[in-house]
Amino acid sequence: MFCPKIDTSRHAAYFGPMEPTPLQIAAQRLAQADKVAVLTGAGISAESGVPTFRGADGLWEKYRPEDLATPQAFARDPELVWRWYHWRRGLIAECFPNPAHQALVNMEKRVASFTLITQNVDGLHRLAGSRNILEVHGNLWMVRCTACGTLYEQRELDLPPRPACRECGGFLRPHVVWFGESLDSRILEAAWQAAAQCQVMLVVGTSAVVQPAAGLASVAKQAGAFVIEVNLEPTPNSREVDVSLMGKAGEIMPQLAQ
Ligand code: BJW
Repeated sequence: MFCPKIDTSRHAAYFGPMEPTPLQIAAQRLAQADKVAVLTGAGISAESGVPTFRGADGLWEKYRPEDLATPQAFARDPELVWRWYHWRRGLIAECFPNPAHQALVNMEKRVASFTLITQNVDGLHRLAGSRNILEVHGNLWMVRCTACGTLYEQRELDLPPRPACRECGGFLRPHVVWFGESLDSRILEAAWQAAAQCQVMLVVGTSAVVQPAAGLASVAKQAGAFVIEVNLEPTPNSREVDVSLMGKAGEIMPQLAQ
């Protein structure tokens, strides 16, 4: 069948002006903004090979958060919890940033005020080269002493089953935020401020069910920001946001950051 290719831009009189796509609208808003806040979740690292928490292949399908990601679980069986973190550290050590992480690095270079709020503990944003990062749930590569409180980076993979503090010999824990624990108040305050002051907020790869981080999109929206969501599927945020882009972060983000 003959199917002519029509350049509609040259036939605007017949077809009317082309409507911009949601992706184009979002990209334009981002290009015009000089205050941008981004909230990322596990979905942005999925294409790097890092497992997400929820969904069919998510960690919480195979493991119970009550057994592994609460202070009570750690008090009950610290070796079990450490074993889980040793396994995840080994897995993430093999992972590298993907085009979605890289797109945020590029975006940060051209936006005057740029804050990257991440729920991820995998450290991939830092590895990619992002600079102004707020890790609201901590970092898997940091450890904290339960006795003296010393906090330091620990990248060794062959840690003993009960790792000890290099300062006092006390028992170490991963420097992450478990359910029922408060987030670092200074980091949370900075995240809240970035959300409340930005012109555009980009929410990428989060199921938006874990508070208080999930509430940041609403903070931005209520303060008048244009909110863009990038996710494989709808989330509790989807109805409230201005543009919802469904698809893989690794494919959409480079187009948004162009
Ligand atoms: C893609 C993709 C691709 C996939 N491209 N997209 C108010 C109401 C109700 C409850 C609470 C509340 N306030 C506090 C709570 C309790 C609790 C909470 O929120 N519970 C809910 C689950 C009900 N919150 C807390 O306990 C927090 N603490 C706190 O608020 O303290 C004060 C307080 C305590 C108690 C009561 C009241 C006040 C602490 C939360 C700590 C969360 N910790 C974890 C583990 C971190 C450590 C570790 O990793 O080991 O953080 S749980 C886990 O969930 C992890 C994540 O950061 C977090 C969020 O998950 P995320 O990132 O959204 O991942 P997923 O897997 O859920 O979603 C992935 C998404 O990506 C999906 O949507 C996919 O579709 C998408 N996707 N591939 C684009 N290629």
